[in-house]
Amino acid sequence: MRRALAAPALIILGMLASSAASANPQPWQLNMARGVSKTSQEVHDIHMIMLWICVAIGVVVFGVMFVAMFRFRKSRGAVPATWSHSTKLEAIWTIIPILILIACAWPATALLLRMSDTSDSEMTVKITGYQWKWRYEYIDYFGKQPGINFISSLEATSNRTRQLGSGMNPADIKVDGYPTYLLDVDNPLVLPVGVKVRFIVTADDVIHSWWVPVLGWKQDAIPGIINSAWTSIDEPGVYRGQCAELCGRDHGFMPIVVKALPKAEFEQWLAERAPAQAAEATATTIAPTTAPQG
Ligand SMILES: [Cu+2]
Repeated sequence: MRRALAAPALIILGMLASSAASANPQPWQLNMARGVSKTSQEVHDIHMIMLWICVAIGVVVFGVMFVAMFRFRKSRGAVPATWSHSTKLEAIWTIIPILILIACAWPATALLLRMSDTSDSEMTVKITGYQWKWRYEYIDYFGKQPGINFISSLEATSNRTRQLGSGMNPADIKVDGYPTYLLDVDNPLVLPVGVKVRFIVTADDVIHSWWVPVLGWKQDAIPGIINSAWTSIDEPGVYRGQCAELCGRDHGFMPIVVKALPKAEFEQWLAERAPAQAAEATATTIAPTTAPQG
C-alpha cells in the first residue's frame, strides 16, 4: 500500500518542484509557476496560502461530516436530537468564516493595490492588440524616447505548420529543446531586467488580453480604453504567453514572447534598433511631403 502511494506522490512532488524551478510551462505542470518578478512571486505565495487555507477548511468540514455520518448512523442506534435552533452555534459559524474571509481579503487587496501602482516606473511600453498580432511601442526609457515600434506575430514555421495539409510536424518546432509550436514570434518584446516597466495596454479592433503567466498578471486590451500594468523582471530569460481573450478566428495564433536582457545588453539592443527604426520612420514621413501639394 505504502509503495503503491510512493510513486504518485513522487510524481506530484516532482511536478510541484519543476513548476517552481522553471519559468515556462512544462507538460503536466499542475501548479502555477512562481514567476520571474517580485509581484508574480507574491501572487504565487498568496495563492499557496489560500490553497492551504481551503484545504484545511475542506478537511475540517468533510471530516466532521464523515464522522457524523459513520458514528451516528441509524444502524448503530443513533436517535435524532429534538432541538432545532442554536443562536450560539449560528453566531460561531457566521463569525469564524467572516474572520477567515477578512484574513484572506486583506493581503490579497493590498497586493492588488501594489500591482496596480505604476508610479515611479522607469520605462513605458505601449501594447496594442490586433487581429491577430501585437504591436509594441517603446514610449519612454528613463526619460528618453527610444522611438522603437514594431509588430510581433506568430513565427513563420509555426504558421506554415498550422495550415491544413501542411504535412509538417508541430513537435519538430523547438527552441533550445523547448517545444515552441504556436508559442514563438518573429519579433519578441525585448525588456531590461531590474527596471520598473509600465505597460499601457489597448487594442485596435476587438478585445484581446495580454498575458505572460510568469509576470503574474494579465491585462485586457480593449479598443478605446487604455489599461495599465507594470513589471520588474528579476532574471534574464525568454518568457512566453498568449492572448487570453477570445478575439476571433486566429485567437490561438497570436502568442507573446518577452525576452528579458541584462540592462547593459538591453541598452545595446536599443542603440542598435533605434537608428534602423528612425531610418524607416523618415522614409515613411518623407513620402507624403514629396508628393504634389494641394
Ligand atoms: Cu487576441
